[in-house]
Amino acid sequence: MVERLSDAERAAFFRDHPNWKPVEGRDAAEATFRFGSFAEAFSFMTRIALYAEKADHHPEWFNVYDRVEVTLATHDAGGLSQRDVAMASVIDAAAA
Ligand code: HBI
Repeated sequence: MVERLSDAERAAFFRDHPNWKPVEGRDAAEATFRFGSFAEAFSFMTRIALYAEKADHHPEWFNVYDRVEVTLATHDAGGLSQRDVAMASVIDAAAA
C-alpha cells in the first residue's frame, strides 16, 4: 500500500521542486513545460511514458503543440506519494 506524503514531506517536495505547484482543491502537483517544437514536446512525453511504464506510475498530462501540462498524484493513495516525488525529479531532469 503506497502512503500519502506527510505534511512535512509535502512541504519539502514543493520547496525542493520549484517547477511544481499544488493543485487547488486536490492533493496533487502540477507543472507546465515549454519546448522548442511539438517534436521536442512529444519526445519528452515519450521518454516519460517509458519511465511511467517501468515505474507503473503514470502522469495526468495535456499537450498542445510545444507545451506539456503535467499533474502528478497517486490514485491508489488518494493524493501525493513518494512515487510522485520520484517522477517529478525524473520529469524535471528530462525537461531540463
Ligand atoms: N499511476 N498516478 C498513478 N497512480 C496510481 O495509483 C497508479 C498509477 N499507475 C498504475 C497503478 N496505479 C497501478 O499500480 C494500479 O492501477 C494497479
